[in-house]
Amino acid sequence: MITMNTNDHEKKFRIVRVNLRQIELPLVERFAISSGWIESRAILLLELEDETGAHVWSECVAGDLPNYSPETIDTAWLALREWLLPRILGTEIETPHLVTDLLDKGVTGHHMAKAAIEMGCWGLAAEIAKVSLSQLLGGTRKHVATGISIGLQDSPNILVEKAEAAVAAGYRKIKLKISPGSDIDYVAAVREALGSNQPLSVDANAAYTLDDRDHLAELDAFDLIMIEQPLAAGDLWRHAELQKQLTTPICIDESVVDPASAEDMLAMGAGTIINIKPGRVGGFHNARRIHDIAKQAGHPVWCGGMLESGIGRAYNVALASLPNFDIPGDLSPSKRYWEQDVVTPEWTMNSDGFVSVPLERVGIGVDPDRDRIEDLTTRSDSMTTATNA
Ligand code: OSB
Ligand code: MG
Repeated sequence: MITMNTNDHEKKFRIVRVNLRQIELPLVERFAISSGWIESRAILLLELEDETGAHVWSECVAGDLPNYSPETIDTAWLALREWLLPRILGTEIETPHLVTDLLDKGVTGHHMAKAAIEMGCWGLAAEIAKVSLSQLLGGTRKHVATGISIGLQDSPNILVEKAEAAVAAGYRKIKLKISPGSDIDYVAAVREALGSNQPLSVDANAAYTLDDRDHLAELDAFDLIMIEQPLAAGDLWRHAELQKQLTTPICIDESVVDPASAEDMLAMGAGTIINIKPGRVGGFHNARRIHDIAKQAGHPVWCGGMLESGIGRAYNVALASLPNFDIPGDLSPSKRYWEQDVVTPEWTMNSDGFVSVPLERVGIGVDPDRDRIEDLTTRSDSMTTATNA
Protein backbone atom coordinates (compact mmCIF):
# COMPACT_ATOMS: atom_id res chain seq x y z
CA MET A 1 0.00 0.00 0.00
CA ILE A 2 1.41 3.35 -1.01
CA THR A 3 -0.26 6.54 0.12
CA MET A 4 -0.58 8.17 -3.28
CA ASN A 5 -4.08 9.56 -3.16
CA THR A 6 -4.06 12.87 -4.98
CA ASN A 7 -5.65 15.18 -2.49
CA ASP A 8 -8.53 17.43 -3.53
CA HIS A 9 -6.63 20.30 -1.94
CA GLU A 10 -3.76 20.12 -4.38
CA LYS A 11 -3.48 22.83 -7.01
CA LYS A 12 -0.82 23.31 -9.65
CA PHE A 13 1.96 25.80 -9.03
CA ARG A 14 5.11 27.11 -10.67
CA ILE A 15 8.11 28.18 -8.58
CA VAL A 16 9.73 31.29 -10.03
CA ARG A 17 12.21 32.27 -7.32
CA VAL A 18 14.29 30.42 -4.72
CA ASN A 19 16.47 32.16 -2.13
CA LEU A 20 19.22 30.10 -0.54
CA ARG A 21 20.68 31.17 2.79
CA GLN A 22 23.11 29.80 5.29
CA ILE A 23 22.58 30.87 8.87
CA GLU A 24 24.64 30.24 11.99
CA LEU A 25 22.55 29.41 15.06
CA PRO A 26 24.42 28.69 18.33
CA LEU A 27 23.17 25.72 20.36
CA VAL A 28 22.41 26.29 24.07
CA GLU A 29 24.68 23.34 24.79
CA ARG A 30 27.26 21.36 22.93
CA PHE A 31 25.84 18.21 21.30
CA ALA A 32 28.14 15.22 20.92
CA ILE A 33 27.53 11.95 19.09
CA SER A 34 29.98 9.12 18.43
CA SER A 35 31.12 10.63 15.12
CA GLY A 36 31.54 14.27 16.15
CA TRP A 37 30.20 17.21 18.13
CA ILE A 38 28.90 20.70 17.47
CA GLU A 39 28.32 23.90 19.45
CA SER A 40 26.73 25.96 16.75
CA ARG A 41 24.53 24.77 13.93
CA ALA A 42 25.14 26.01 10.40
CA ILE A 43 21.78 25.66 8.65
CA LEU A 44 20.81 25.94 5.00
CA LEU A 45 17.37 27.48 4.47
CA LEU A 46 15.40 27.82 1.26
CA GLU A 47 12.65 30.27 0.51
CA LEU A 48 10.45 29.18 -2.40
CA GLU A 49 8.11 31.58 -4.19
CA ASP A 50 5.56 30.82 -6.88
CA GLU A 51 4.27 33.06 -9.68
CA THR A 52 1.31 34.26 -7.59
CA GLY A 53 3.63 35.42 -4.79
CA ALA A 54 2.79 32.52 -2.46
CA HIS A 55 5.92 31.54 -0.58
CA VAL A 56 7.28 29.16 2.02
CA TRP A 57 10.53 28.42 3.85
CA SER A 58 12.16 25.01 4.07
CA GLU A 59 15.32 23.62 5.66
CA CYS A 60 18.11 21.36 4.43
CA VAL A 61 19.30 19.16 7.31
CA ALA A 62 22.86 18.60 6.05
CA GLY A 63 25.54 19.59 8.55
CA ASP A 64 28.86 21.35 8.29
CA LEU A 65 30.80 18.09 8.15
CA PRO A 66 30.13 14.69 6.52
CA ASN A 67 30.19 12.69 9.79
CA TYR A 68 26.54 11.58 9.86
CA SER A 69 26.04 11.29 6.10
CA PRO A 70 28.15 12.11 3.05
CA GLU A 71 26.24 15.35 2.45
CA THR A 72 27.28 18.71 3.84
CA ILE A 73 25.90 22.22 3.48
CA ASP A 74 28.48 22.89 0.78
CA THR A 75 27.60 19.79 -1.25
CA ALA A 76 23.90 20.61 -0.89
CA TRP A 77 24.47 24.20 -1.98
CA LEU A 78 26.28 22.95 -5.09
CA ALA A 79 23.69 20.28 -5.89
CA LEU A 80 20.83 22.71 -5.42
CA ARG A 81 22.35 25.40 -7.63
CA GLU A 82 23.81 23.23 -10.37
CA TRP A 83 21.47 20.29 -10.78
CA LEU A 84 18.33 20.42 -8.67
CA LEU A 85 16.87 23.92 -8.67
CA PRO A 86 17.28 24.38 -12.44
CA ARG A 87 14.78 21.57 -13.04
CA ILE A 88 12.26 23.01 -10.59
CA LEU A 89 12.36 26.70 -11.50
CA GLY A 90 9.61 27.52 -13.99
CA THR A 91 8.33 23.93 -14.10
CA GLU A 92 4.60 23.46 -13.58
CA ILE A 93 4.18 21.20 -10.57
CA GLU A 94 0.88 19.36 -10.63
CA THR A 95 1.26 17.77 -7.23
CA PRO A 96 4.16 17.56 -4.76
CA HIS A 97 3.99 13.76 -5.14
CA LEU A 98 5.80 14.10 -8.46
CA VAL A 99 8.73 16.22 -7.27
CA THR A 100 10.79 13.24 -6.07
CA ASP A 101 10.72 11.70 -9.56
CA LEU A 102 11.65 15.00 -11.11
CA LEU A 103 14.66 15.39 -8.81
CA ASP A 104 15.80 11.76 -8.96
CA LYS A 105 15.98 11.56 -12.75
CA GLY A 106 19.67 11.62 -13.63
CA VAL A 107 20.81 12.81 -10.19
CA THR A 108 21.77 10.11 -7.70
CA GLY A 109 22.15 10.75 -3.99
CA HIS A 110 21.99 14.28 -2.52
CA HIS A 111 18.88 13.28 -0.55
CA MET A 112 19.07 16.16 1.90
CA ALA A 113 19.38 18.72 -0.87
CA LYS A 114 16.46 17.10 -2.72
CA ALA A 115 14.37 16.93 0.44
CA ALA A 116 14.74 20.67 1.07
CA ILE A 117 13.06 21.33 -2.29
CA GLU A 118 10.56 18.48 -2.10
CA MET A 119 9.35 19.30 1.39
CA GLY A 120 9.21 22.98 0.48
CA CYS A 121 6.86 22.01 -2.37
CA TRP A 122 4.56 20.31 0.16
CA GLY A 123 4.72 23.42 2.33
CA LEU A 124 3.93 25.62 -0.64
CA ALA A 125 1.05 23.36 -1.72
CA ALA A 126 -0.39 23.66 1.80
CA GLU A 127 -0.07 27.47 1.64
CA ILE A 128 -1.82 27.59 -1.72
CA ALA A 129 -4.60 25.20 -0.66
CA LYS A 130 -4.97 27.11 2.63
CA VAL A 131 -4.71 23.99 4.76
CA SER A 132 -2.19 22.93 7.39
CA LEU A 133 0.79 20.89 6.23
CA SER A 134 -0.34 18.04 8.49
CA GLN A 135 -3.77 18.01 6.87
CA LEU A 136 -2.26 17.98 3.37
CA LEU A 137 -0.06 15.00 4.31
CA GLY A 138 -2.94 13.03 5.82
CA GLY A 139 -1.94 13.47 9.46
CA THR A 140 -4.25 12.01 12.09
CA ARG A 141 -2.78 13.36 15.34
CA LYS A 142 -3.40 16.67 17.09
CA HIS A 143 -0.38 16.24 19.36
CA VAL A 144 2.84 14.34 18.79
CA ALA A 145 4.66 12.49 21.57
CA THR A 146 8.13 13.81 22.13
CA GLY A 147 11.41 12.25 23.18
CA ILE A 148 14.79 13.78 23.89
CA SER A 149 18.13 12.82 22.42
CA ILE A 150 20.87 13.41 25.00
CA GLY A 151 24.41 13.73 23.64
CA LEU A 152 27.52 11.97 24.96
CA GLN A 153 28.53 13.22 28.41
CA ASP A 154 31.78 13.23 30.38
CA SER A 155 30.57 10.91 33.14
CA PRO A 156 27.64 8.65 34.05
CA ASN A 157 26.71 11.11 36.84
CA ILE A 158 26.35 14.03 34.47
CA LEU A 159 24.29 11.87 32.11
CA VAL A 160 22.03 10.79 34.98
CA GLU A 161 21.43 14.45 35.92
CA LYS A 162 20.46 15.31 32.36
CA ALA A 163 18.20 12.27 32.03
CA GLU A 164 16.44 13.06 35.32
CA ALA A 165 15.86 16.65 34.23
CA ALA A 166 14.40 15.40 30.94
CA VAL A 167 12.00 13.07 32.73
CA ALA A 168 10.94 15.94 35.01
CA ALA A 169 10.30 18.12 31.91
CA GLY A 170 7.85 15.48 30.64
CA TYR A 171 9.73 13.82 27.78
CA ARG A 172 8.13 10.50 26.89
CA LYS A 173 11.29 8.76 25.69
CA ILE A 174 14.89 9.29 26.74
CA LYS A 175 17.50 8.46 24.12
CA LEU A 176 21.13 8.30 25.16
CA LYS A 177 23.98 8.61 22.70
CA ILE A 178 26.54 5.86 23.19
CA SER A 179 30.02 5.21 21.89
CA PRO A 180 32.74 2.65 22.69
CA GLY A 181 33.98 3.63 26.16
CA SER A 182 30.75 5.49 27.03
CA ASP A 183 28.15 2.79 26.91
CA ILE A 184 27.37 0.02 29.42
CA ASP A 185 28.25 1.96 32.63
CA TYR A 186 26.40 5.02 31.40
CA VAL A 187 23.24 3.14 30.46
CA ALA A 188 23.33 1.13 33.68
CA ALA A 189 23.54 4.33 35.76
CA VAL A 190 20.59 5.93 33.96
CA ARG A 191 18.43 2.81 34.13
CA GLU A 192 19.17 2.54 37.84
CA ALA A 193 18.29 6.20 38.45
CA LEU A 194 15.12 6.31 36.32
CA GLY A 195 13.65 2.96 37.25
CA SER A 196 12.39 0.11 35.13
CA ASN A 197 9.28 1.85 33.75
CA GLN A 198 10.99 4.73 31.99
CA PRO A 199 11.11 4.29 28.17
CA LEU A 200 14.81 4.37 27.35
CA SER A 201 16.77 3.88 24.14
CA VAL A 202 20.36 4.29 22.91
CA ASP A 203 21.85 5.55 19.65
CA ALA A 204 25.38 4.56 18.59
CA ASN A 205 25.53 6.45 15.28
CA ALA A 206 27.38 3.58 13.63
CA ALA A 207 30.21 3.43 16.20
CA TYR A 208 30.53 -0.36 16.51
CA THR A 209 31.41 -3.35 14.36
CA LEU A 210 30.09 -6.89 14.38
CA ASP A 211 33.16 -7.83 16.46
CA ASP A 212 31.48 -5.92 19.30
CA ARG A 213 28.46 -8.25 19.30
CA ASP A 214 29.10 -9.75 22.75
CA HIS A 215 29.72 -6.33 24.21
CA LEU A 216 26.52 -4.94 22.67
CA ALA A 217 24.56 -7.93 23.99
CA GLU A 218 25.28 -6.60 27.50
CA LEU A 219 22.79 -3.83 26.71
CA ASP A 220 20.01 -6.45 26.70
CA ALA A 221 20.08 -6.24 30.51
CA PHE A 222 18.58 -2.74 30.49
CA ASP A 223 15.23 -3.37 28.81
CA LEU A 224 15.80 -0.71 26.14
CA ILE A 225 13.04 -0.02 23.65
CA MET A 226 15.69 -0.04 20.94
CA ILE A 227 19.33 0.28 20.03
CA GLU A 228 19.64 2.70 17.14
CA GLN A 229 22.19 2.19 14.36
CA PRO A 230 24.90 0.24 16.18
CA LEU A 231 26.85 -0.57 12.99
CA ALA A 232 27.96 1.30 9.88
CA ALA A 233 25.47 2.72 7.39
CA GLY A 234 26.39 0.14 4.73
CA ASP A 235 26.10 -2.77 7.17
CA LEU A 236 22.46 -3.87 6.79
CA TRP A 237 23.38 -7.53 6.56
CA ARG A 238 25.65 -7.25 9.61
CA HIS A 239 22.79 -5.61 11.53
CA ALA A 240 20.74 -8.71 10.72
CA GLU A 241 23.51 -10.90 12.11
CA LEU A 242 23.67 -8.76 15.24
CA GLN A 243 19.88 -8.76 15.70
CA LYS A 244 19.97 -12.58 15.87
CA GLN A 245 22.08 -12.25 18.99
CA LEU A 246 20.25 -9.34 20.69
CA THR A 247 16.85 -9.35 22.37
CA THR A 248 16.82 -5.54 22.21
CA PRO A 249 15.13 -4.40 18.96
CA ILE A 250 17.49 -2.73 16.49
CA CYS A 251 16.31 0.56 15.03
CA ILE A 252 17.81 1.72 11.76
CA ASP A 253 18.65 5.37 11.10
CA GLU A 254 21.66 5.94 8.79
CA SER A 255 21.19 2.72 6.72
CA VAL A 256 17.65 3.42 5.53
CA VAL A 257 18.02 6.01 2.81
CA ASP A 258 15.04 5.21 0.59
CA PRO A 259 12.00 2.89 0.40
CA ALA A 260 14.09 0.05 -1.10
CA SER A 261 16.55 0.01 1.79
CA ALA A 262 13.60 0.03 4.22
CA GLU A 263 12.24 -3.08 2.47
CA ASP A 264 15.69 -4.71 2.52
CA MET A 265 16.11 -3.96 6.21
CA LEU A 266 12.80 -5.53 7.17
CA ALA A 267 13.22 -8.50 4.81
CA MET A 268 16.68 -9.27 6.20
CA GLY A 269 15.67 -8.82 9.81
CA ALA A 270 18.27 -6.08 10.22
CA GLY A 271 15.98 -4.52 12.81
CA THR A 272 12.31 -3.93 13.52
CA ILE A 273 12.01 -0.19 14.01
CA ILE A 274 12.76 2.66 11.60
CA ASN A 275 13.82 6.18 12.50
CA ILE A 276 12.44 8.24 9.61
CA LYS A 277 14.18 11.53 8.95
CA PRO A 278 12.62 13.01 5.85
CA GLY A 279 15.89 14.72 4.90
CA ARG A 280 17.82 11.44 4.88
CA VAL A 281 15.34 9.75 2.53
CA GLY A 282 14.86 12.59 0.04
CA GLY A 283 11.66 14.14 1.40
CA PHE A 284 8.07 13.47 2.32
CA HIS A 285 7.10 11.27 -0.61
CA ASN A 286 9.73 8.68 0.33
CA ALA A 287 9.15 9.21 4.05
CA ARG A 288 5.49 8.36 3.56
CA ARG A 289 6.32 5.31 1.46
CA ILE A 290 8.67 4.05 4.19
CA HIS A 291 5.95 4.77 6.77
CA ASP A 292 3.54 2.63 4.70
CA ILE A 293 6.05 -0.19 4.13
CA ALA A 294 6.70 -0.44 7.87
CA LYS A 295 2.99 -0.24 8.70
CA GLN A 296 2.20 -3.05 6.31
CA ALA A 297 4.95 -5.18 7.85
CA GLY A 298 3.54 -4.43 11.30
CA HIS A 299 6.49 -2.36 12.48
CA PRO A 300 6.38 1.09 14.09
CA VAL A 301 8.31 4.12 12.92
CA TRP A 302 9.24 7.36 14.60
CA CYS A 303 10.45 10.75 13.45
CA GLY A 304 14.11 11.47 14.05
CA GLY A 305 15.71 14.88 14.28
CA MET A 306 18.80 16.65 12.95
CA LEU A 307 18.94 19.60 15.36
CA GLU A 308 16.61 21.50 13.06
CA SER A 309 15.63 25.12 13.49
CA GLY A 310 11.93 25.84 14.00
CA ILE A 311 11.47 25.70 10.23
CA GLY A 312 12.68 22.13 9.74
CA ARG A 313 10.90 21.17 12.96
CA ALA A 314 7.58 22.28 11.44
CA TYR A 315 7.99 19.69 8.69
CA ASN A 316 8.96 16.97 11.16
CA VAL A 317 5.96 17.68 13.39
CA ALA A 318 3.63 17.47 10.39
CA LEU A 319 5.19 14.15 9.33
CA ALA A 320 5.00 12.74 12.86
CA SER A 321 1.24 13.37 12.84
CA LEU A 322 0.82 10.41 10.43
CA PRO A 323 -0.77 7.31 11.99
CA ASN A 324 2.17 4.88 12.16
CA PHE A 325 4.47 7.29 14.03
CA ASP A 326 3.75 5.33 17.20
CA ILE A 327 7.01 5.92 19.07
CA PRO A 328 7.89 9.38 20.48
CA GLY A 329 10.00 11.39 18.01
CA ASP A 330 13.19 13.44 18.50
CA LEU A 331 11.03 16.56 18.33
CA SER A 332 12.17 18.60 21.29
CA PRO A 333 10.86 22.14 21.75
CA SER A 334 12.85 25.18 20.55
CA LYS A 335 14.30 25.96 24.00
CA ARG A 336 16.10 22.62 24.13
CA TYR A 337 18.28 23.78 21.25
CA TRP A 338 18.26 27.59 20.94
CA GLU A 339 18.28 30.71 23.08
CA GLN A 340 15.87 32.08 20.51
CA ASP A 341 14.47 30.15 17.55
CA VAL A 342 14.02 31.65 14.07
CA VAL A 343 10.23 31.22 14.08
CA THR A 344 7.21 32.59 15.93
CA PRO A 345 5.65 31.10 17.83
CA GLU A 346 8.53 28.96 19.06
CA TRP A 347 7.91 25.21 19.38
CA THR A 348 6.83 24.25 22.88
CA MET A 349 6.12 20.96 24.65
CA ASN A 350 3.52 20.51 27.38
CA SER A 351 4.33 18.90 30.72
CA ASP A 352 3.06 15.54 29.42
CA GLY A 353 5.66 15.56 26.65
CA PHE A 354 3.44 16.47 23.70
CA VAL A 355 3.97 19.05 20.98
CA SER A 356 0.77 20.38 19.41
CA VAL A 357 0.34 20.06 15.66
CA PRO A 358 -0.61 23.55 14.43
CA LEU A 359 -3.74 22.35 12.62
CA GLU A 360 -5.49 25.70 12.90
CA ARG A 361 -2.77 27.43 10.89
CA VAL A 362 -2.30 27.41 7.12
CA GLY A 363 0.99 26.02 5.77
CA ILE A 364 3.91 24.97 7.99
CA GLY A 365 2.29 26.52 11.06
CA VAL A 366 5.00 28.95 12.21
CA ASP A 367 6.24 32.29 10.88
CA PRO A 368 9.94 32.55 10.12
CA ASP A 369 11.36 35.72 11.72
CA ARG A 370 12.90 37.44 8.71
CA ASP A 371 14.88 40.03 10.70
CA ARG A 372 16.43 37.43 12.95
CA ILE A 373 17.26 35.20 9.99
CA GLU A 374 18.85 38.19 8.24
CA ASP A 375 21.01 38.85 11.32
CA LEU A 376 22.18 35.23 11.42
CA THR A 377 22.90 34.93 7.68
CA THR A 378 26.47 34.09 6.65
CA ARG A 379 25.86 33.50 2.93
CA SER A 380 22.98 33.93 0.53
CA ASP A 381 22.13 33.46 -3.10
CA SER A 382 19.05 33.61 -5.23
CA MET A 383 17.85 31.87 -8.38
CA THR A 384 14.92 32.86 -10.58
CA THR A 385 13.37 31.58 -13.78
CA ALA A 386 15.44 34.31 -15.49
CA THR A 387 18.79 33.02 -14.09
CA ASN A 388 17.66 29.59 -15.14
CA ALA A 389 16.81 30.56 -18.73
O1 OSB B 1 21.38 10.07 14.98
O2 OSB B 1 19.50 10.82 15.45
C1 OSB B 1 20.69 11.02 15.21
C2 OSB B 1 21.51 14.75 15.62
C3 OSB B 1 22.40 14.92 14.59
C4 OSB B 1 22.75 13.84 13.81
C5 OSB B 1 22.21 12.59 14.07
C6 OSB B 1 21.29 12.40 15.09
C7 OSB B 1 20.97 13.50 15.90
C8 OSB B 1 20.09 13.40 17.04
C9 OSB B 1 19.41 14.70 17.45
O3 OSB B 1 19.94 12.41 17.72
C10 OSB B 1 17.95 14.60 17.57
C11 OSB B 1 17.32 15.97 17.69
O4 OSB B 1 17.23 16.69 16.68
O5 OSB B 1 16.90 16.30 18.79
MG1 MG C 1 20.26 8.29 15.04
